[in-house]
Amino acid sequence: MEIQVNEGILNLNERVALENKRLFGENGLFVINIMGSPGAGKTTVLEKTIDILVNSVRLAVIEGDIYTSKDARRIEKHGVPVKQINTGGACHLDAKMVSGALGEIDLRHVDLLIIENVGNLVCPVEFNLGEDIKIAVLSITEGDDKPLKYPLLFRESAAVILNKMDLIDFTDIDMDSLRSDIKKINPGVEIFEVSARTGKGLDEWARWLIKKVREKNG
Ligand SMILES: Nc1nc2c(ncn2[C@@H]2O[C@H](COP(=O)(O)OP(=O)(O)OP(=O)(O)O)[C@@H](O)[C@H]2O)c(=O)[nH]1
Ligand SMILES: [Mg+2]
Repeated sequence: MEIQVNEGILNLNERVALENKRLFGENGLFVINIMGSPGAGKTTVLEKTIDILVNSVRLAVIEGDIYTSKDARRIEKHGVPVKQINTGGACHLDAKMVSGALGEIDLRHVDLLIIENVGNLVCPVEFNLGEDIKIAVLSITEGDDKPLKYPLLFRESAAVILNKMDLIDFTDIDMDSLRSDIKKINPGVEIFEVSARTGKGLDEWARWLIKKVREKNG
């Protein structure tokens, strides 16, 4: 019985996600959905990415959090339009929440919409938002076993950002094993090793992202 209820929710979500996707297509928007554990560095990566892209791509951001507007306030300082969604308890964004936020963003003047999902390695990935691609952010301090333990996000993502590389000497992480586990789950995935703190590795990630935006928008 419970399974039927969950399927109903997911089917309803898929319908709204398709509607979002249509709207994104009509407005020539490329949309990414960034996911990862609490504290993996999603907002920090985003802040640094915005600083790199702001002069070449028209950006907007949707921030998803259970409570507070803390992340939206951080993004605001980088001079791009941002809308905060509070899920009020839910561990993920859904397509309807995003649809509600879209009314408050002038989509005609945006090339790249970045959605930061609620910090969680599991729930958000089950809910399509109508995005073009999903991106996983994993801090190397979380341990090299995480892709095999939580494979769905890594399977569904077009790119995995391995963040906090500046802390590598303080961890026991095996980078070769981490990379090969991710590739086992998703052979075509791009992997970027970055430090959002120092900025190292972020240019390469930003170049890849711009290419994706241009591929969609011409
Ligand atoms: N050393 C180091 N710290 C980082 C790096 N990236 C982020 N941090 C720190 O990690 C903490 C969490 O970063 P956030 O960007 O807020 O993480 P988040 O994934 O957005 O967190 P939630 O939105 O709560 O899920 C902050 O104290 C950041 O300063 C990094 O590359 N290196
Ligand atoms: Mg955040």
